[in-house]
Amino acid sequence: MTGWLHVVDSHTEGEPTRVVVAGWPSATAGDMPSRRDEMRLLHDPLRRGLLLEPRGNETLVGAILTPPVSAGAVAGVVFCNDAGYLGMCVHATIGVVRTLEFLGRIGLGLVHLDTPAGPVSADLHRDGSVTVSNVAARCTALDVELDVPGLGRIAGDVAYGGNWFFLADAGGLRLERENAAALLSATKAIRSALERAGITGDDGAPIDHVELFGPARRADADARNFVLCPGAAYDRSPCGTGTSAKLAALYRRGRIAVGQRWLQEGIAGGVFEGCVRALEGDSVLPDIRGRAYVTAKATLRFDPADPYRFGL
Ligand code: PYC
Repeated sequence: MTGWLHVVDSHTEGEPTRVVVAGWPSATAGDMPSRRDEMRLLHDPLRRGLLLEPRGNETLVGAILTPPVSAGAVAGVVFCNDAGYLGMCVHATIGVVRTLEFLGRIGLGLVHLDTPAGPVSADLHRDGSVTVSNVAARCTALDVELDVPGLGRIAGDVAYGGNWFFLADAGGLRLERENAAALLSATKAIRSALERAGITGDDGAPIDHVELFGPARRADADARNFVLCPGAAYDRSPCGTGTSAKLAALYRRGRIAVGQRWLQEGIAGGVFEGCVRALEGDSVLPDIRGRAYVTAKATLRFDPADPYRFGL
């Protein structure tokens, strides 16, 4: 196994991304879902060493670059976090685009990327912001009722935006970072209740993201959210796949039109600008615009003598 990984760190509206730009074992699988499965099967200790303590922490999202699989794409990307692998990740895609720009590999304008959830494109604007044209998002169920210990009977929508989400009103829970412990325990209880009740996405896909929403603090934003990611951490950004899922639910409710802007505020106060750019059957095609900043360029060392080289 390789001894070094070359990474570039960034954050997108407060949510960190660690992009692996070199050193990861070469993919032998042909398409992006198979490459993700291959990483899970053969290289998972490296994911843990990349993201977990003592080298990282549970909030880090990894983006491992591979050669592209489709004509015209600049790279393939497999996303991962403290718990495993993500189908798609918008905040990390914004981080990848700024990283490729930082490395001099791309300039302003449109780039295409291959992900396990499908191809996406991203537009790097002159002001440094990035618009991700995400995979198709769909809302598969409205007002699903659920008994949640400690919360009682709640209702929420099931929607896909590159990952599966349960979206519910925050009710009496304050959407403030100082209240993160209570928000984490409520959203984890919802995730467990969904599992117990057998409520899933299409084809039995687990709903591993839970999004609570409420009124925005910023006068120009439409709503504020708190998003539990798979694993232990919550998203510091407004969560781009979650905003895509929210757009699908809003569209299904007739509360947003094609081309209308939706400003989604995250728990740390950052904002993503969302928009349904077009429709595709029952799905919406979401655009999400946000900002990322490169914070570090580093070489990670995996010393064979280090008992914690693959994470705690
Ligand atoms: O921005 O899509 C996103 C995301 C998913 C998990 C963390 N961030």
